[in-house]
Amino acid sequence: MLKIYGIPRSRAFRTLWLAKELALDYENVPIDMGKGETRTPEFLAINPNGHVPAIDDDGFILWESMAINLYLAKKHSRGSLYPIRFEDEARVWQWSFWGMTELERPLLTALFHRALLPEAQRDAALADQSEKDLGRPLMVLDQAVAARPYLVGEHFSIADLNVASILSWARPARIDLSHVPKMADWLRRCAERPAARAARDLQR
Ligand SMILES: N[C@@H](CCC(=O)N[C@@H](CS)C(=O)NCC(=O)O)C(=O)O
Repeated sequence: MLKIYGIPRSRAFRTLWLAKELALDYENVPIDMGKGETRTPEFLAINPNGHVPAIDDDGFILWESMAINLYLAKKHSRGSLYPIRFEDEARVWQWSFWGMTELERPLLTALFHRALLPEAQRDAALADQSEKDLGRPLMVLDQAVAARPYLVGEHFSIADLNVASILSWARPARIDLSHVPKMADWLRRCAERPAARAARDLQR
C-alpha cells in the first residue's frame, strides 16, 4: 500500500489532498519534524534530505512534494487530473515549478514571521517585504484564472492542486488578496473541494 510520510500540518498536506482526490488507499506515516522525526536514521534512509513529504509506493521511494504529486497524478489520473496533451502536461510542470520557485519562499517567510515563530522572534518588516514580493506572482495568477476557470483550461487539474496547496499558507500568513479577486475566487473554488476539506480535517 502507498505510504505517505509526514504529518498533515506539513507539506505532506499537498500529497494527502491529492490522495483524497484520487480516492487512493494509503497509509499516512505521521513523521513530525517538530519532534525531530525527520532526522532519525530510519527516516533518513527514506529521504536523506530529512524532509517530508516522501512516499513509498510499493517499494518505489520518492521525495519532493511536486515530484510526488506529478507522479501520483500521472499514474492514477491520466486524462483527468493529469492531462494527456504534451502542451497541457508542460503547463502543469510550468505552474508546479513556478509555485515552488516564485511563491513558496515569500509565502513561508510571511507565514513564519506573522504566525509560526514566537512573537519575540518575528520580523514584521521582513513579512511585509515578502508580501510585497508576492505582488507580481499573484498578479500573474490572477490574470491566468481571469482568462479561464482553471490553470490548464476548463477543468481542475494537478496544476491547480499543486499551486493552491502552496497558497493554503496565504490565509494564515495574512496575505491581502483583495487586489487579486479572480485569483482569490479560484483559490476558494480549489479549497472548497471535498478532497481539500478532507485533507484539512486531517490537520485538526
Ligand atoms: N522542497 C521540499 C521541502 C520539504 C520540506 O522542507 N519539508 C519540511 C516540512 S513542511 C520538513 O520536512 N522540515 C523538516 C526538517 O527540515 O527537518 C518539498 O517540497 O518536498
